[in-house]
Amino acid sequence: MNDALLTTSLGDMPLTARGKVRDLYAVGEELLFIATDRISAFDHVLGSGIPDKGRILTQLSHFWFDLLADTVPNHLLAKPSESLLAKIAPYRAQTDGRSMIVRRAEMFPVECVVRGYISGSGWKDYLATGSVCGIELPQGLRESERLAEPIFTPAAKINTGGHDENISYQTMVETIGAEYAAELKRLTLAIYAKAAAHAASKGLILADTKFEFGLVEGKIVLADEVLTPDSSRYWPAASYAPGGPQPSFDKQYVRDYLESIHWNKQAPAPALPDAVIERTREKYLEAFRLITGRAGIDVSGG
Ligand code: PZK
Repeated sequence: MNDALLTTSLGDMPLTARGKVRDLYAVGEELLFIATDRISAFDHVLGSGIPDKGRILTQLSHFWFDLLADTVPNHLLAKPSESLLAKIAPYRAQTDGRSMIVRRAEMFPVECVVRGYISGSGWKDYLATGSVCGIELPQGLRESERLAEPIFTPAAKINTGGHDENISYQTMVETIGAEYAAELKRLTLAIYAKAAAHAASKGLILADTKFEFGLVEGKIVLADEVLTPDSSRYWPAASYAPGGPQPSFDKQYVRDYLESIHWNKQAPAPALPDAVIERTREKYLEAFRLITGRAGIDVSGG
């Protein structure tokens, strides 16, 4: 097996943004979005990567962009020019199967989160206040319970390190304007409905997910990676049991290992044993196979 790709370096191409697990480069007018094999847990990037994780998540994003094409336009460049392809050709070992050439968008400074189930920061807010992002919920909900209707719970992006902060819809309106807020909310709920129905048909619950949108030539496009396990909570429907947290589909072996060694959750984050890496890689592949119906990922191209 090939080793995990932990860091990219593309000569003198300007790095536009480096996230916990993704790297974004400027290539002329366009952007090159590379999903590395880095993995985070408990808010830290770990010392080991998961081989092919970036490929699996990129190819899963492609699947969802295709499935959603009649619901929302996206930031993928329809046909990269030969000159653009020539610019990135020297770096194919770092980009094959794990990169997207995307159009530069003016990003909305809001994370568009949708929750069909009450979990994570939504559960914390509900316990503290009975509501999430100003949406009052019925009393007596159990952790991980299905909501009567999916709810739109926007968050403000906090620069690297901090957690995104849940905000009210009114605050979103004040930040980006009423018309964009309404359209992003509508799109988010429509995308979730379609994606959750597809996931359900494959035995998966899409508990929640988050989208980023931007403007290209004045039109709203779906950007970033979409509906990956890094941006979403997927639960196996067969073992769903409200009344507590649900095991993570993809990262549970990682979390269990980190708990077992009593890591203090301060940097530096530990490396993972080979067995944990291999089992986790298999979970990402299992998610990919379930959702896409394909046997496996492509290792080159893309
Ligand atoms: C953009 N991010 C998040 C952070 C990453 C990604 N099409 C676009 N145009 C302009 N900006 C972005 C996108 C997209 N997608 C996305 N930040 C800016 C991000 C770090 C690494 F790969």
